[in-house]
Amino acid sequence: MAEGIRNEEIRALAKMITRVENREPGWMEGMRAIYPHTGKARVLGITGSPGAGKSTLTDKITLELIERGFQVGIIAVDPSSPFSGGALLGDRLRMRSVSLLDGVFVRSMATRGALGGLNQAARDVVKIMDAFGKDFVIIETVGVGQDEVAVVKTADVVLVICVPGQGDSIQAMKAGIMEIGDIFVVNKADREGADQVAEDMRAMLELGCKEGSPKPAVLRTVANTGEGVPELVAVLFECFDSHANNRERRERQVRNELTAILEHEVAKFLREQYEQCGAMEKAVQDVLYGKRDPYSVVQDIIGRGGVMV
Ligand SMILES: Nc1nc2c(ncn2[C@@H]2O[C@H](COP(=O)(O)OP(=O)(O)OP(=O)(O)O)[C@@H](O)[C@H]2O)c(=O)[nH]1
Ligand SMILES: [Mg+2]
Repeated sequence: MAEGIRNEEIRALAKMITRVENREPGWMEGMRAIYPHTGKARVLGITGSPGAGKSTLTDKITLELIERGFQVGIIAVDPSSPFSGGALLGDRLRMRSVSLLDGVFVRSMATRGALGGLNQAARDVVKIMDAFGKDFVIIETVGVGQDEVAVVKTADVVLVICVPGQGDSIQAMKAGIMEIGDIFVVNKADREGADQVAEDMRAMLELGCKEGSPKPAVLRTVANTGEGVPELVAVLFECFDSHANNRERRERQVRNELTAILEHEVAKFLREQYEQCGAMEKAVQDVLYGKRDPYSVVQDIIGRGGVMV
């Protein structure tokens, strides 16, 4: 399958993503095999409130990149219903015009059910697309929950979309989102109040910025007509370059990813060992009947380094 990825076979791409998402046997070996072919793609995170124009803008940015001769992968993170566990917007997300273009690959991902955690799953999918030869990978997600914010943070550059006429839209945007933005876009600039929103954002970013650090750009777009998109893409390129040259930033990203994989995989390994030898069931009963406390159980597991027998 990794071979297929390197030969740019679309079917291998779709299959490998599914296998890795589902953590099927051999997924880690697959990731290891493609890893040497990764590191070239530029990863853009796009977030904003529901209906802000994320998908429309993603499509327009994609068109602009395709025109410049780049290949693009899109990961549409789809908020899942807490009740059905399935994707709420899946059908709508799949119906996008750019998905039919040569050089574009679109993949939806639900916020629930990612076995390795949502942000690690997104990182893995990014790498598979990267190894396949995508020059850009865009992760699009509604900036509402912690999970969504965490996933967009894994990108190299984060774009935050606001719109006029949503009451106090800046107020409505979670402070957490403002903090992670590298570039801010006031979309639906054809509507009244766009200038005011842009002004408010600049003022707010001014306050939030550390002395001496560069202020994030605030741009205006009309996503459905494409107005402002070429300017936005130019700013994006500058931002990618400056981040790529920022060693500290890249070190932080590697550290975060390594920590995430380690915490997840080691915890899973230890839990499985503990369950397999029946110790978990015994511990549950012991805690239930007040013979032990959960902290000493966990300390015991750590102390034994996962060797339960
Ligand atoms: N007037 C105007 N409408 C826009 C603009 N950009 C997007 N829209 C419209 O706004 C609606 C929502 O756009 P989407 O791109 O689906 O927004 P989204 O943020 O992806 O929405 P969710 O995925 O549901 O959160 C669509 O009907 C778009 O046509 C714009 O710049 N101006
Ligand atoms: Mg959308």
